[in-house]
Amino acid sequence: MTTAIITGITGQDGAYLAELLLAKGYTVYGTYRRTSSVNFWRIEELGIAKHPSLHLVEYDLTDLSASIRLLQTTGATEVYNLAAQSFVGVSFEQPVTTAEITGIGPLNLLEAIRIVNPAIRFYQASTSEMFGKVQAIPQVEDTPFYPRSPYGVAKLYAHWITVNYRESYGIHGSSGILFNHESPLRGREFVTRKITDSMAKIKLGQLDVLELGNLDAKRDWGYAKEYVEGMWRMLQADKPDTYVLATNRTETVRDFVSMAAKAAGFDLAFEGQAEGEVGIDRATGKTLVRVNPKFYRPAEVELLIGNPAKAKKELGWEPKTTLEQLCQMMVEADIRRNQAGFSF
Ligand code: NDP
Ligand code: GDR
Repeated sequence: MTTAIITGITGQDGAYLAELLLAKGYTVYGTYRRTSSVNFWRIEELGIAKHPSLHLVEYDLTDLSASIRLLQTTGATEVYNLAAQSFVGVSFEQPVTTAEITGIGPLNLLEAIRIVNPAIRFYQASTSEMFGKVQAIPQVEDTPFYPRSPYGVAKLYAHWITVNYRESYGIHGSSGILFNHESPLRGREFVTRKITDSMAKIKLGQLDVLELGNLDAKRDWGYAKEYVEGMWRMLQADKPDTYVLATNRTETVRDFVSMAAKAAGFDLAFEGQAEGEVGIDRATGKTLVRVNPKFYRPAEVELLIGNPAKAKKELGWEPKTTLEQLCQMMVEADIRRNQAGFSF
């Protein structure tokens, strides 16, 4: 029976990955931070919070000694590092914290592996945000990087230090350059879930208007549950490597709003430009969406689209769920939750 550590089990990907590994018969140590309130709603929603093979351990990625002890006490042979300050917007407000957690944090784990057991396999959650101001379309593993946020810069350090430990010490460290992936378990601060949750609330009469920032940004959005399978496949491969996981389709934030509105039973028409742009329901003439510059970022990533051909060829991984299916699933989950008066 394999034992794995998942850092960041309270997040979207951590919850899905734990579900996957438990189904495969793993013993899983999932790390969470001590906070004033518990944050286990995702693993509860997946029904795995009380699974006998799941152990929850307190841990902070910025602590080297805690990283060493985590490896020593669990005896894990696979480490999936999903923990991060992962919100791009916040990284402009808290650049130093973001660098410490998202950039240096993974180095603590790599050092711990080097000290405790260099045979431990390591997965680093890298990101399409490293491409930033994109240098090629679509983006692939060797497209030059040009990060556009403190988050992207921190992740780029973590990516290269993973590659460096692979090359310097022979550590089985793989870096998954994952494009945006969403689900009903996505945090509400990220744009897709903000949109589906707000459309559900508008539908139920619990909210008037959804306010958003840049509607022109284009993203390659996939389904998180499928992406965690790709992480696992990377660690089962004979050799460590870098892989892009993406759908090879890109849509604007505006398109996603229209899709979510449709799934909630509205028919949106966009009017006006830039800060004056609004989304109006054709049936009632009511304004449902408005631009608020408060959500603009100091530097924006305008266009992301990834080609996952290498992952398909070498890992047999490919995305299956369409964006329309994903959006529908998220809106339905948010209507259900808001109806029940429960929405995280
Ligand atoms: P979430 O923001 O949902 O989860 C992040 C997790 O990291 C949470 O469990 C959080 O804990 C934990 N965490 C934050 N700071 C620390 C710390 N100092 N020590 C230990 N744990 C910490 O992210 P996702 O699940 O969406 O993403 C998983 C990983 O993949 C992240 O590294 C993200 O940057 C990366 N990524 C995500 C993509 C996506 O589209 N979702 C795409 C590409 C990369 P807490 O609950 O206490 O805050
Ligand atoms: P992103 O995701 O920055 O791509 O990072 P997010 O959903 O936050 O933004 C996507 C795009 O939507 C635009 N946008 C808004 N974003 C938010 N959050 N709120 C708004 O109101 C809003 N209006 C417009 C943004 O400007 C942006 O262009 C996510 C995270 O999961 C990272 O951790 C991960 O690495 C990348 O995806 C890949």
